[in-house]
Amino acid sequence: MNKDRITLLKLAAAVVLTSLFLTAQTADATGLVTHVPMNEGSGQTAADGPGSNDLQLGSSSGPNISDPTWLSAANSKLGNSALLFEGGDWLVRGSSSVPTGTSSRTMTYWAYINTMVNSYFGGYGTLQADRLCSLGVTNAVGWKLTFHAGSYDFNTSIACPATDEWHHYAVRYDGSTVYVTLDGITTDSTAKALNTGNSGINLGRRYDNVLRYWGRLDDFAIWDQFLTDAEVRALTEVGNNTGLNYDASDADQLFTLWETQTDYAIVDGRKWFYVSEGLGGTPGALQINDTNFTIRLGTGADTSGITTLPEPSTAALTALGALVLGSRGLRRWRSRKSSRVTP
Ligand SMILES: [Ca+2]
Ligand SMILES: [Ca+2]
Repeated sequence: MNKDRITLLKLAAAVVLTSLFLTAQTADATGLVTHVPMNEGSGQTAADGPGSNDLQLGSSSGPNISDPTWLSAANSKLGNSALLFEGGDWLVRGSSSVPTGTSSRTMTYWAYINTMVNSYFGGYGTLQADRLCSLGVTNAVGWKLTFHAGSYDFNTSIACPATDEWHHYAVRYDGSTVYVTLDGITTDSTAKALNTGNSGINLGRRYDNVLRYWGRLDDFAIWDQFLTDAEVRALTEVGNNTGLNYDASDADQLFTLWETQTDYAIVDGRKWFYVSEGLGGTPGALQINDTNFTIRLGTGADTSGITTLPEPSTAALTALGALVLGSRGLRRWRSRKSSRVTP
């Protein structure tokens, strides 16, 4: 092979590899389909950023006794505002675009319970067998978190946290098992065949307008994918760090760039490095040293099942990569993330 031909091949390989990197960095790998940050502070709508599920306050688009109350930034968890529900208030959307049927999903929010009563923070779907996806609290056997699927209660073993404190709540479904998680740490699960309906979102109550909630809600989000344990823990960690004040959209940027296998991500002007080990062995943990931001989204030995970058898996692509990077460079490129450890 002559020199010109090798140069041409190198150019072609560079184009292929560059396009792989660019594609990987722009896809939203973790599928944040709805994010309602509740930052409006006034008005009749709590808007959905990435999706079309804007939520209406109360029973109509005008002022109602059922409208939840906008809160100040100081009384909110993230951003400029949150909403207060006083036992007869709700957010609603009649029809919505949400993960239905048996599809995988993650539903999360921050809640600050004022009064412990049998109630639902809310969710979506219809009140028929297996058609609902809603989370709340119950005193069935002591105060515990409960998931309602329409005609079936999954009364978890997770004790309700104290009132008048912000806590993070997550419901995940992988197509066969429901996982409920408090503060990204305490998880309980049960096998359940869901067939979730698509008849709207209700927050502050159950779908049938009973079991209304007393407390604050903030930063509601739905992903059309099953977030990992580390990602759910990371939502809590980044939200609880007052220096960051990251909401679900900020966290989703971190997850997306992690899952597409880049070395680092720029989120809100901060450069984040990913690690698969270290940080006390805690998936989802973060560490900040001056201007160095590190987050552990790996689960240890990279057995998380996360798909790696389009690997040069075919012989042809391997050969092209080797031409550009050299075989040593190629090995280094492939192993660049799993070997990175926090200083
Ligand atoms: Ca209203
Ligand atoms: Ca907010």
